Amino acid sequence: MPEANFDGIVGPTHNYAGLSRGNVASTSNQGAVSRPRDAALQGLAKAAALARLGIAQGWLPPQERPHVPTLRALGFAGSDEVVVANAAREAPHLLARASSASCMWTANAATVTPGADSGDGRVHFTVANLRAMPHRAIEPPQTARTLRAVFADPARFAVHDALPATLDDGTPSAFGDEGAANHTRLTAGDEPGGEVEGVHLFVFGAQAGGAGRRPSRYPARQTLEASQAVAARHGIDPSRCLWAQQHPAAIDRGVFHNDVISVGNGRFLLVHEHAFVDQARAIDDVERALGGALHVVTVPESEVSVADAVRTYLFNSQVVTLPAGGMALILPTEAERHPGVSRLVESMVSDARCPVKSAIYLDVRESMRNGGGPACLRLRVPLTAGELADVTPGCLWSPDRHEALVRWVRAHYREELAPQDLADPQLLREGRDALDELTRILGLGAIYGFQR
Ligand code: SUG
Repeated sequence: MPEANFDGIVGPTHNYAGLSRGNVASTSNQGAVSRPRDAALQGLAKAAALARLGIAQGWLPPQERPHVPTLRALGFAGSDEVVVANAAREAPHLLARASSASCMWTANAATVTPGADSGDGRVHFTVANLRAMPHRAIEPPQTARTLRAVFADPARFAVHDALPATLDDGTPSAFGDEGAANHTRLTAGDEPGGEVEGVHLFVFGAQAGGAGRRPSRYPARQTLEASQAVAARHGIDPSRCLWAQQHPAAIDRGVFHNDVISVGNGRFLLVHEHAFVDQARAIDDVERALGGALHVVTVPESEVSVADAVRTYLFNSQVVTLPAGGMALILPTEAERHPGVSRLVESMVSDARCPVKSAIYLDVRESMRNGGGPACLRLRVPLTAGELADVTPGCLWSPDRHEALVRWVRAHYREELAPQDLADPQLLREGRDALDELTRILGLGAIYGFQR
């Protein structure tokens, strides 16, 4: 009963533009020189490590960046090269927005409901509108095209467009949606796959209507209304949906998505004590929904502060169920280097009652420096064996394709990218050549605007 993880392949323009207010790593590394080749290789190595543990693993390709249609919509005209050059001269911050490789964090691509929980037995995806951050709000149309190419069979998969970000008159809608990063599916056993029924913990940052509490410093990206709409669209039985509000104080301390402060898998939940507004009720709800099977580890502020959770991304680890049984925690090396965090992990995995039996630390430093840990880099898709067999095969992990992707990265990616390099028209050509070849490696056909 596989739960597949689809990792975002880091795009050739990976850079540090400081675009995400409220994401401490993003803003504090603004202007730093990035290493796109290392970033992509670190991502491929993570996917390979998971695949070699026997986890069903896939890839989602990056989007075209810089995204010339975005710049044209903002008024820049001329050939594609002239558009980029003019944007670089007149509005470098707009070029940076159109150049971000942020689609690598596929936990924000969509919210996924497996057939066991959806109304019609198909696997449902709602593309996230990502409207809180302008550089991410341009992702949804391509995300929908990509998901429809990877999960192509409409008899098995339903890919819904993003919820409307605005109303017809341009005012913001009630729907701020950041995808799976604010959704945790739990099951009564260790199995998180697509054949078992789950319960759905939807975590929101605020209510769009203004009711209830909200952060004062940083934006609450996910609205309750968006999560409700996703649950309704996917036909999830309301009695299997649980709702919790993220603590506004946590958002104000840099917890811009719920997956920065809690993570769950099967009957296991790891959560910081300051994650939710009404923490006791939220945990109680999950406990009741799982019929007492839940194993919850609540991390107190005295052991790991919210600030350290944000710095180390302890909670942004992946929890995976291994084919031989038991779970593993896949953490970033930043967590290993923090004595308090590594001690906590150590004592957790040595507790015989805990379903997590081992911890594996991986280097995803380039992504971490933009606020993306192991869990951000992947979209969980619980599938049945039959559904897995129906995924576009080139997007599923194999040793040969992994090697082909490593060669592809080495051939096409720059070692370094400084902020001023985004103005280089050659970067646009390099990116298109790279993505053109990538669609052949992954067997995806023409999914990008520049290919059509
Ligand atoms: O949306 N960072 C991303 C990180 C997303 C992490 N995802 C999850 N937690 N699931 C974001 O804030 C920074 C880009 C820049 O500043 O150049 C960025 O978009």
